[in-house]
Amino acid sequence: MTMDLFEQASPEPRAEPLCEGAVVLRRFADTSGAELLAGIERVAKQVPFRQMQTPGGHTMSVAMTCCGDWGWVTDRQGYRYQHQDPVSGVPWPAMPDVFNALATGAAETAGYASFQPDSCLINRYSPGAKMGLHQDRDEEDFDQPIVSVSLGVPATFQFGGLLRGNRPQRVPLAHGDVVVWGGPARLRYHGVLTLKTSDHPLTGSYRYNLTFRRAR
Ligand code: MD3
Ligand code: FE
Repeated sequence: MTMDLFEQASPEPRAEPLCEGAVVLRRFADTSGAELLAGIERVAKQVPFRQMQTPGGHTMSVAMTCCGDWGWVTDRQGYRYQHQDPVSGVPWPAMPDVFNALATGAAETAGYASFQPDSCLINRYSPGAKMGLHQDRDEEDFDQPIVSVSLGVPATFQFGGLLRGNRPQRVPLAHGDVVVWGGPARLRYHGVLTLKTSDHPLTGSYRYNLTFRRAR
């Protein structure tokens, strides 16, 4: 009886297949959450979060920064990976060791033993921010998976099909949840619904998402 209560209060990480190629590792990053947030703070001190412009001229509601060899950027010229922060011209900060360890560990758990990310995009959602349905296809090798880590306030993730018109399923993602997307799931459309106002003990009203990729 007492054990049941304990397990509910502090569940073990568990793997939840979403579809062929995609798996949610619930709470996989729970114990490293505070360290990951310290890493975000360190990166953002060097390269502050900013809301970038889409090629169409809209300002994204999600604020972003990057670390690792390659950072993902967008402006009127288009989407691309760059060695340097376009604002300051300096190279992106190195990936904190705890980021790399978490990403490779999650990929390995999902069956991708040789994943070595060279890029980490850090997304920061404040209440009202969202990310419309899109594909991640600015990377060179779609055989490489993507690892995503959710931190802070919960969000509803939209997971669609290979066509923009396919009705997406909704997947709740909470603090510490890690998702690995590969194989036939790699090019599926996805997005994040408008973030609701709520409060998390470690992040306040923010949700952070780390997206680890092999860009080149
Ligand atoms: C499904 N970020 O930065 S990560 C992005 O929560 C992005 O901030 C979202 O989509 C976020 O591009 C979702 C989850 C994700 C990342 C890549 C995928 C889901 C994916 C690639 C294929 C299918
Ligand atoms: Fe994406």
